[in-house]
Amino acid sequence: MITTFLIALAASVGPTQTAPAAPPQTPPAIVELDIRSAADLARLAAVGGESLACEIRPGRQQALAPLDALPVLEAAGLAPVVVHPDAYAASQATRDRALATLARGDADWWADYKPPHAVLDKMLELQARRPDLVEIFEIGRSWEDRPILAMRITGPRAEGDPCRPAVLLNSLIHAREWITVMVNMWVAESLINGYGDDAYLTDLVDRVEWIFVPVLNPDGYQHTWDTYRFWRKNRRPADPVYAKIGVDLNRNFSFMWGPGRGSSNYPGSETYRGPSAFSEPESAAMRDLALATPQLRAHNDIHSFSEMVLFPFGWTPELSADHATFDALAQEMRARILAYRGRSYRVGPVYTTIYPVRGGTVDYFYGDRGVWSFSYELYGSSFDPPADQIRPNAEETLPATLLLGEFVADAYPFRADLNRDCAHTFLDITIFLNAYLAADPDADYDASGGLDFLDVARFIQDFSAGR
Ligand code: 0X9
Ligand code: ZN
Repeated sequence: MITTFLIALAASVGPTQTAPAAPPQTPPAIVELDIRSAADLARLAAVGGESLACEIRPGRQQALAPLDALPVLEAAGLAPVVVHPDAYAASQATRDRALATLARGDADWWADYKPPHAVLDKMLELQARRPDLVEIFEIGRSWEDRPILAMRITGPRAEGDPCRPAVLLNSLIHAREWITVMVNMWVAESLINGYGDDAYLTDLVDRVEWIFVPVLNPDGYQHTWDTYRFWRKNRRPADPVYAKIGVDLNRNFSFMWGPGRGSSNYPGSETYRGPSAFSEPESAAMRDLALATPQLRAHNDIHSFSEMVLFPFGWTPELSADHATFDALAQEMRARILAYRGRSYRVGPVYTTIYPVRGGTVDYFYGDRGVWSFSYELYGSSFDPPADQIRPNAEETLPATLLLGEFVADAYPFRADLNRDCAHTFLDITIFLNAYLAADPDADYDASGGLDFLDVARFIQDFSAGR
């Protein structure tokens, strides 16, 4: 009787319900070991371990591994040394300290990491300070029904103004990369603080629509604060066959999604791509935001850690048709970071600079949406970096991130968007051709004083480039 009841109860816990995830029986340990080859990585994976390094580069690195697997790793010559016997407990001090800082109400918000509710409070504070500049809106809901919030920052608009090109900055697609939230919010706060005070920043806010998604993976973020600091994926309920939780959202975007190097079809993998492209509400929310924002021209997906400015492609080593422009922009970003305090970021396509990534944000935004899409790997040496690395990271990347605003403001004046609906559609062509055929002076696109073929050519050029 009792057994039947338990079975019925278990069956009633459907896939959208969320039981609190119990940590495994024995928590993994944090160990340091030698990874000399892909075979070593496979040995680590075979005992249920996982590297904590960002790059696949031979050398000594931190990893998660069950304590009882250490003899196996030792015998394989990986020379494991225990850094902390319990990865769950290892970061408790980080969380206790951050929560204590918050409870004390210390004046400097940037002195420590912030739990989810404090990030929301900060967004609300910015909006309360400048309701004329800030708008908060929901772009979707996570598996556990948490709102995924976006924040738009742009100056007041006059009637009939041309459309403003948009820059989208998202962070925390990977739950454990806490520092990315801080760095992203720093950009938002800098724009707000500078508006009306600093001519450069005021101009950027008036000419560009800035969209922030500070916590793209809210369930994962909450999980890292409540339970397990090193969680990476979202919290898709456990796979029915393998009983594994979560999808790597940075493998779930549609462009070239599927088998091949750079993602996994195994639900237990840290790079599990999910059952289908955009199967996850969090990545689907980003897609919907992109589709609802035809004026989107640049994007940055902020990760940690490795000190890199990355751009397409992640799915192939081939260079994109726009490689020269991507590289020039990334080199300028690198130069600005370097100029701040001498930190040297590496620059290049995802595939060849970090590793193959299939179904990632950068490939989707560029390949599918035609957006200048980048991805930072911030500076640091772990997924649990000390809080005094927040400010240097935020300060040194700010000028590089603002470059995206400068670039789109100049390159995309939206002149060919004749009906001012922020999209380049056949309606704009109709308006232009009607004016041209009616010999309306409005069709003097190049302002030469008369209508000729060059007006048509220039219009078509701007139109096709989304300018
Ligand atoms: O593997 C990843 O998704 C990123 N590295 S991380 O250690 N932060 O997990 C690299 C992704 C870069 N590519 C895109 N953002 N598309
Ligand atoms: Zn990441």
